[in-house]
Amino acid sequence: MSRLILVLGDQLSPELSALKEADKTSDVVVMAEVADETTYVPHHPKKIALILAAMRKFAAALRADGWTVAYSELDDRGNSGSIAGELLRRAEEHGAREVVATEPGEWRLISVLEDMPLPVRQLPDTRFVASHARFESWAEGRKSLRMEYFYREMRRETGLLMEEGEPAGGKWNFDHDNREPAPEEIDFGGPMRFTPDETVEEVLELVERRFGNGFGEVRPFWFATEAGQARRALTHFVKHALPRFGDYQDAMLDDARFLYHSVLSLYINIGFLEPLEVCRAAEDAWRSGDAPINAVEGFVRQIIGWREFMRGIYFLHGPDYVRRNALNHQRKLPWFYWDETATRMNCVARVVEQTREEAYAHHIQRLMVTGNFALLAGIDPAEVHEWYLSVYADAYEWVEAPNVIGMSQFADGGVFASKPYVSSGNYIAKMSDYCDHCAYSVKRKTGEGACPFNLLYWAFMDRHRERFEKNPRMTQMYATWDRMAEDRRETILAEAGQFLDAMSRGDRV
Ligand code: FAD
Ligand code: DLZ
Ligand code: SF4
Repeated sequence: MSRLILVLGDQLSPELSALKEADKTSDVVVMAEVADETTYVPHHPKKIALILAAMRKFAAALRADGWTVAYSELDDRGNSGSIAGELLRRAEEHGAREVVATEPGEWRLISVLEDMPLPVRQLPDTRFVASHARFESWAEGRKSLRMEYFYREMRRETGLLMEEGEPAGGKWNFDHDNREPAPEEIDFGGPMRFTPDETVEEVLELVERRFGNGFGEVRPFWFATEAGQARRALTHFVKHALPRFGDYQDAMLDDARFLYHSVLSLYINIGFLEPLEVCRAAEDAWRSGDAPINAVEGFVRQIIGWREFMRGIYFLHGPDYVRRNALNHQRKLPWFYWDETATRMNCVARVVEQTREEAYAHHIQRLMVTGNFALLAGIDPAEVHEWYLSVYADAYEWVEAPNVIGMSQFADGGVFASKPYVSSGNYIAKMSDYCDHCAYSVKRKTGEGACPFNLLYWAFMDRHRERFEKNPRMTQMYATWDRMAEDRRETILAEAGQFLDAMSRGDRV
């Protein structure tokens, strides 16, 4: 009796636990392009194209390797439109009575599989360094969860950047050496680009036809759609960008969208690249003297530190985590998150434009521009969460939700962030060139043309005084606020209120 082996669109690895468990001679691999998955949020068309093209090529590679694959294309007649429906259809077709799956990266799909009318065995997803049990045992009994301590354990366990039990270079974290403002010139031409082949072209046409009317450009499409290409993109990054990754990690430039970032998250998240393989490639560059320790440590920390930590938080806190709203923010997401021409704030407009065209923004753009603005403006975190889950090619709930709900919006009340990531326009002015071309003036704190981030920053601090004034990392800012003349404080709050009212009316703010 054959079993069905489910492979989801973000599980495209021959090392997948469900495939490792399967018997090539008798089991049937089920892969399904389905309406439910392509529409549970309005995904960016580049994200849909990446997943569908990558699924088709992965299925072809499995077949070439001798597997039987039951593959449903989105337009197939008889496609039931859901993962559960396709499993049932294939079970009947093949007389299968059991499904073997690798645990999906989203509670929604985990419960779909749990509720199936035929037995589904969900195996652990072993594409991560830390299992759920490992993260839970680390978190157990800790008053606060700090990524840095978890990261050190991951360094010890993987041996990455370790020398005789000590951290390479004499310290765990070289962040102090990073965070340079934007450089004058970038000597990296961006991530490796791939010309669409016949399979990709077919998918692009399908996506244009079915999903062409929403937010996002499907063309030009240059993502890797098979593991071999993703590996070449990794080699390209390590050779040409990694050495300067650390220095300019936090910088933002209008005409250099990728700076020295790797643009590898989309490939790691769908299974093309293993996190450890990526880290070892970076470590090798350091060992052979091709990249400095601050760059390599910073990069490795993002992957075995932040990435693993975020997954741990998502699964530790359960399905309700995405509905947290500790600061009780209720405002609707402004329209300019979907149309950059609807705002005069150049930083927000440039990040939304880049997101629309590339389905990519780097960490600081996500955190300190669109995330910062949403938090300062008091946008409902559920709406912010849905936006981020939709618009980025690397967005899956296990990684997106803790970054948005926890790190960016402080909506979990500080499960792992020691303070909210808020800043006035000064930070954006220091780290980018956005302010040079803005209708607002970052130097103006009030009055005509004052940068909205400046106004909203103080309004946020004032609104949440009770919660944050005793936070040692924020007392200095409250002292600054208190030192301002009362009429100045009143002006700031009144102008912030007027700005938010105008924004909520739909004015072009
Ligand atoms: P690089 O800057 O080159 O970093 C290297 C790798 O480190 C990335 O490829 C990624 O795998 C990992 N990484 C770095 N930071 C994080 C982090 N905070 N959490 C998890 N992994 C990290 N990342 C996603 O993969 N999917 C998301 O949906 C997502 N949503 C985010 C939303 C917000 C509000 C914020 C602030 C961050 C989000 N991130 C998300 C994390 C981070 O911004 C992206 O991983 C990164 O920008 C991807 O680009 P890159 O590959 O060029 O990264
Ligand atoms: C994101 C996505 C999309 C757009 N389409 C599909 C699909 O058609 N078939 C599929 O198996 N997976 C798809 N995915 C990825 C799933 O949504 C993802 O596996 C879950 O969100 C869990 O991370
Ligand atoms: Fe953004 Fe303010 Fe700078 Fe304009 S002035 S780009 S709104 S930070």
